[in-house]
Amino acid sequence: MRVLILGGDGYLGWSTAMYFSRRGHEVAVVDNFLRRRMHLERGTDSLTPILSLHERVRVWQSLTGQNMATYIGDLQEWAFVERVFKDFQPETVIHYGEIPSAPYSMIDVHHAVQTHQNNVVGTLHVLFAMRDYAPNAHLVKLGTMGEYGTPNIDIEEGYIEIEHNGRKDTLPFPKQPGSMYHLTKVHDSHNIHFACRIWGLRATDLNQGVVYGIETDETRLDDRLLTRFDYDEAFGTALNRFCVQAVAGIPLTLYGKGNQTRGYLDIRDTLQCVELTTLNPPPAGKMRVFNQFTEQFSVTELAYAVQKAATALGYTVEIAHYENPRIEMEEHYYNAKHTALLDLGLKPHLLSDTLVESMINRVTQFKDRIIEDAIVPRIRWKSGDQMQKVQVVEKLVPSSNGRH
Ligand code: NAD
Ligand code: USQ
Repeated sequence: MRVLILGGDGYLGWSTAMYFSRRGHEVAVVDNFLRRRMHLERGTDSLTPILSLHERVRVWQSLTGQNMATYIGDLQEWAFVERVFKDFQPETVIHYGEIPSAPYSMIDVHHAVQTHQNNVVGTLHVLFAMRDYAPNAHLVKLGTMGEYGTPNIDIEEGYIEIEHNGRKDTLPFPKQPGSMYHLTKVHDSHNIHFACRIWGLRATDLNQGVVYGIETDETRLDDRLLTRFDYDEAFGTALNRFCVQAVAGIPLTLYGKGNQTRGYLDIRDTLQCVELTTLNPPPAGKMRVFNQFTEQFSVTELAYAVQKAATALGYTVEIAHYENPRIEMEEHYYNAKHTALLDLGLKPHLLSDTLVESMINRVTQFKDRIIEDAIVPRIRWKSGDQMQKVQVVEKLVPSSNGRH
């Protein structure tokens, strides 16, 4: 299959490119290195040292004999997108090529507008290019569980059956996203739904939870193939950050009450899910939605899990309650359906099996690269004063068994 991977220099995109290439698919990757430039802007970096895309492709080709084409350019440039689609003629388009950070999108008006333009315009260009040059291709689009927010009812997989004034219909599930970034994903979902209804395209919107893990079967071949791993306040997710903080001896940055609950999955399960989705496309005219995660945890549960695992390795780990820089529900109902990918054959990895080997041990390997100043949160959802550090409210010192 000819598989076009948009955002192929990123955390998930690079891992996916190797995964599909190793399975004999013809892979091309698109990227404009925006993620690397955003780190330059903020003075932060991936914990794992990553080679340039071209160097990684050369290493991949020398180790496996598989070719991988690269297209360097911006999805916001129509002429570029048009050229890629005409030239490569993809059968599947896996779209990771967006700004993925909620905090980055909340820094100020400029970062909010940048995130909206980049994500929404890029995806619109992809949809028009599919309409004009690859109408039978399958779009596998990375959305997010955060599109739904935290409603006080069960979350369905994309659609909900509603009875209203005696009439019934199945409609897109209501969306209440919690950041400017998450909002862009909602806008994308509407645009994709429109393109399927009106132009007869086929698409799967993968509403993914938070991904963790550094290792995949492909990165294990050679450290020069490593993918990025971020832990700074803008691009690091809570679990990545907790692992780095535990190793660096910095109290874990738990925001607010800590009962914010989300869906999580191992990076190897992202690869499985995207492959299962790709091999089982929907019919023309349909936008399918899968909720892509395997386990759900509160941030407090994550902090305790990291504390326990790191304590067993000899680290002393404190947990600090920070005043919450975000506006979000800190206690809420959360029950999201996620059976569609399991029905297609997904075999989940569990956090308890991954945390030490694929995360804390790897973080330890690269601990000299930790930039401590990048960890303390400064970006706030509301205040105009971004420079004042968010304060610690309470520190919890661990007992010998790692519980409090
Ligand atoms: P990432 O930033 O590592 O990868 C995205 C890549 O896309 C980067 O290499 C970036 O340079 C590129 N890119 C962005 N805008 C572009 C443009 N206009 N033109 C060309 N290239 C562009 O992010 P990631 O963590 O790999 O996430 C990939 C996708 O999955 C994102 O859409 C994200 O929203 C979604 N997602 C990620 C997670 C997670 O936990 N990592 C969870 C749910 C959803
Ligand atoms: N949090 C902390 N401490 C931290 C960082 C975050 O307690 O140091 C809390 C946040 O307040 C939030 C929860 O942890 O309640 C999750 O935050 P996160 O930064 O781990 O993840 P999030 O901002 O939701 O974004 C990540 C990815 C994004 C993806 C999303 C999936 O960066 O690309 O879309 O997860 S989901 O959460 O399902 O929307």
